[in-house]
Formats: sequence, structure tokens, C-alpha cells
Amino acid sequence: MQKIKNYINGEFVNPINNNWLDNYNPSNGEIYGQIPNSTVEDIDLAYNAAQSAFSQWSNTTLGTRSKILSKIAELIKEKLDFLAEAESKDNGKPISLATAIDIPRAAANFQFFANAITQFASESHESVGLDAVNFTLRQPIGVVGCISPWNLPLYLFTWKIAPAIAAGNCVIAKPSEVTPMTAYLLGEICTEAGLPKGVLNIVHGLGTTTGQAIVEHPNIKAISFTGGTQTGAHIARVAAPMFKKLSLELGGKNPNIIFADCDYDKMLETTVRSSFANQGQICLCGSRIFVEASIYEKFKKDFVQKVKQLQVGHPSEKSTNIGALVSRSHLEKVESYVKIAEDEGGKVLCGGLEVTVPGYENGYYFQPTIIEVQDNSCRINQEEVFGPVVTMMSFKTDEEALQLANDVTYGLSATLWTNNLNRTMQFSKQLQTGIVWVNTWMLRDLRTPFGGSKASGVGREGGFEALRFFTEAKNICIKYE
Ligand code: TXE
Repeated sequence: MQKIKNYINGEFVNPINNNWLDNYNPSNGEIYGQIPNSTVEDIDLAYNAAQSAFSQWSNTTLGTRSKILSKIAELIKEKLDFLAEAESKDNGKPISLATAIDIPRAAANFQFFANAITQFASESHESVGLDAVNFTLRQPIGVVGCISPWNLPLYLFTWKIAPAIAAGNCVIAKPSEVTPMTAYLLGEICTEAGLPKGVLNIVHGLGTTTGQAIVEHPNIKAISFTGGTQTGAHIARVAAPMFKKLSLELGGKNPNIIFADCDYDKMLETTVRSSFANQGQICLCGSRIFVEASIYEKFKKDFVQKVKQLQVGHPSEKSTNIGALVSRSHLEKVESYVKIAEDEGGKVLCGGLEVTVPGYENGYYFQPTIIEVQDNSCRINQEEVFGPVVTMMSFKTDEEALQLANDVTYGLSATLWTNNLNRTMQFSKQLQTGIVWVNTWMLRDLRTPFGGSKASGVGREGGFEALRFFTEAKNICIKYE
């Protein structure tokens, strides 16, 4: 039984009230560990550690900060296989995915901001003719809260922590209680990298207790959150009256728009990935597929055939394409949406059922599922399922495709397959999303602004956007004779 602890002031400590939660292995449904269910007393302890470290850390040179973040990146890379195994066991994702994507990206997050902080600068403005000069300081905020979800545990945990500490803040970070393991392992790595005590504090527990305590803490001045839209709305209600800075990266219900003039083979191969990568548990997955009528039947046949070849299996198997879903309750949520879709007239073209993997009968496995729908107003096209389930329907004109794509409360990302430049520009400008991929999916440049509009959140992460979020801009005006 792996009992993990909070990482506060550079030490591993038990929760003060000695409350613990079970941690499940999604591949076999067994309890394999325990994590603290931290309370406000633990958050106070973490806050005091962070506040005590802030003065020194915010005055640490950029060169030293950069060196420490680079060292953390290097150690993550050195421990790639160990961390990938821990991630795969905790989340249920295939070991191949954790090894190729999750852990390398966690290292890249630290390496990117190790470099970015040495290039981040602020503006000056000369008030010509008035003998005055203005310059802007971008100072660290102080103690900030980072709360992350279970789908890409270390990938998204570090995506927040790296810019926050690079900018000179001290952090109280809470991973999802569903996938705490790699966050726990990051603590040791930060100590080994020489990150001073108290700069990063990792606390575990339920969102409604531990997460809530972070958001409610009067002196934690900014919250960076990734998770569900409903949770994001709740956090906003709590934090707004306290005038905290908020970065909310929430759910998505992303259109994948396919025109007949696309590079068909590349589109098909990428669409299988954008539909089912990480068991469809990525806020950027293209879960609503819209196909131009002239190739609809061909695409339907080819897509179903390809998806039926996907291997659902134990995450540790190299041959596994689709691992376990993250929890029993999440599998039931996904399953319920297939039923809802059928009740609303949807037709399951493939999948739709829970899978029993021999030897792992209590694991949480579900078939990759394609559902043909008649119109975009059905619930499965309006609500985030966040599992290996996509819908498809056809369209006739560009106007219709654009209207279908935008007719949803979310606005995170969109994927467009076409070789028509005018159409590309018109769609890119009119799609109501924070991200548009054209003839690709999930190609990421960490310098770019990342985030969504509408119900997909507020603010942007990534590049200098993240460093601006984690700093306060102060304008200083000097009059001279
Ligand atoms: O997110 P939650 P979950 C969507 C997806 C998924 C749904 C719920 O639809 O089914 O969100 O997933 C903490 N105060 N996405 O359960 O519940 C919680 O402990 C403070 C999309 O992961 O929002 C966890 O650490 N914190 C998303 C984190 O918030 C609270 C990726 C996320 O939990 C809290 C994941 C509270 N009151 C899910 N309640 C994306 N956009 O990538 C919970 N938390």
C-alpha cells in the first residue's frame, strides 16, 4: 500500500487531522494507495511555508531560477520510465502514451519556463515633451494556488507550477485526488534539484475540502485552475469577491470539421488520434465530427473500420491503444451518455460498451465509440463526455459547417481539414474558440497562448501569457527637469 504525504516546506508530512483517502488503480479497480485528505489546517501550514520563502525566492536572480528549473527538467527526463509507469498506473493511460507524451511534456514545461524567464521583459514609455518617463515592473504576486485535473496529471500540474515559480512566486499546488502519484514524486525531484524549501508546496485531498480551502484562503492571491466547467464556475464564485486573479482552463466540446478537399489519409489517421487519445480524456479532443456530404459515406466506412482496430487493453501492454478510464464513476458517466445519445435518436456505429479485459475484470475499460447523430442540438453534442466517444454528422455548405461548429456553449479548440486558403482564413477568424488547428491536431508550441472562450474558461496559459498571469504589472512614472 503506497501511502503518500503532503510536501510542505521541503518535507513530507502527514495531514494534521489524519484524514486519508483511498487511491485506486484504474486498470484493475484495486486500492493501491492512500493520500491525505488535507484540511484548512494543512493549507495554513503550506501557506506559512510559502510566505516565509517568498522574500528570498522573489529576489533570487533569474539565472539561478533558470538553473533550478532546468535541473528539475533534467531530473524528470532521467526518471522518465519510473514516472511514466507511475502515471500509467495512477491514471489508466497506456504506458506508451505516458512515456511518449505526459512525462516528456512535464520536463518540457520546466525547461521552457527556465528559458522564458530569462527573456521576459517589461515595457517603458517616454512621455515626450513632458520630461517624464514611465517604466513597468512585472513583479511576482506572492503565494499562488495551482489546482489541476486527473486527465494529464503531471503534464498539467507542471504547466502551472513552472511559470508560477519562474516568475518568483511561491506555490501551493493540489493535484487531482484521483491521480496524486506523480505530483507526489515531483516533490522529491524539486528537493533534489535544489528548489528552496517552501517555494513549492504540494497538498493532496478532495476538491471540496482541500481545493476549496486553497481558493478560500485570504492571502493566496491568484488561482490557476484546470478542470470541469461547473467546478470552474464554483471557484469563480468563491474567488471573485476576494478579487483574486483567476486563470480557468475548463471543458471543451470541440468541432472537427472535415472538407472533401483535405489530405484524406492524413486527416483519417489524425482523426482517430484526436478522437480517442488518452481514452478521449483530453479537453482538446475533437468530439464532434462534421464531414462534408460528398465524402461522408466514405469517411464513415473508413473511420469505423480504423476505430474497430484499436486495441482496448491493460495500460502496461505495449499493444494497448485504449487503456482504462480514470475511475468507475467516470466510466458510468461515459456509458450514460451513450444511452442518452441513443434515446435521442443517435446510432452507435461502433463501440458503446464496457470491456472486460481478461485478468483485470474489475478495471474500468470502455470501447472507442462512434455515434451518428442527426442534429447538433442533441445532448451528446452539447455536453462534455470526456471519454472515448465521438459523434459524427454531415454538412453541405461552409456556412452550415461554421454554424454547427459554433453552436455550443464551449469554445476551447477546433480542428479544420481543408486545403482552401480562403476557407481557412474565414473559419479561423469566425470559429469561437481559443485554439484552431488546421490540417493537424495537438501540435503544440509552448510560446503560444493556450485557453478557451465561452464556457471553456477565462485567461490564457503558455509562453509570456503565463508569466503575465503570474505577475502584477506596476507602472512607475518619473518626472525630471
Ligand atoms: O474535474 P474537477 P474532474 C472536465 C471533464 C470531467 C469533468 C470533471 O468533463 O469529467 O471536468 O473532471 C479540484 N474547489 N475536465 O473531476 O472536478 C479537484 O480536486 C477547488 C476537463 O477532474 O473540476 C481537481 O484537483 N478545487 C478538464 C480539480 O479541481 C476543486 C480536465 C479538477 O477537478 C473543487 C479534467 C472546488 N470546489 C476534467 N472541486 C480540462 N479542461 O482539461 C474540485 N476541485
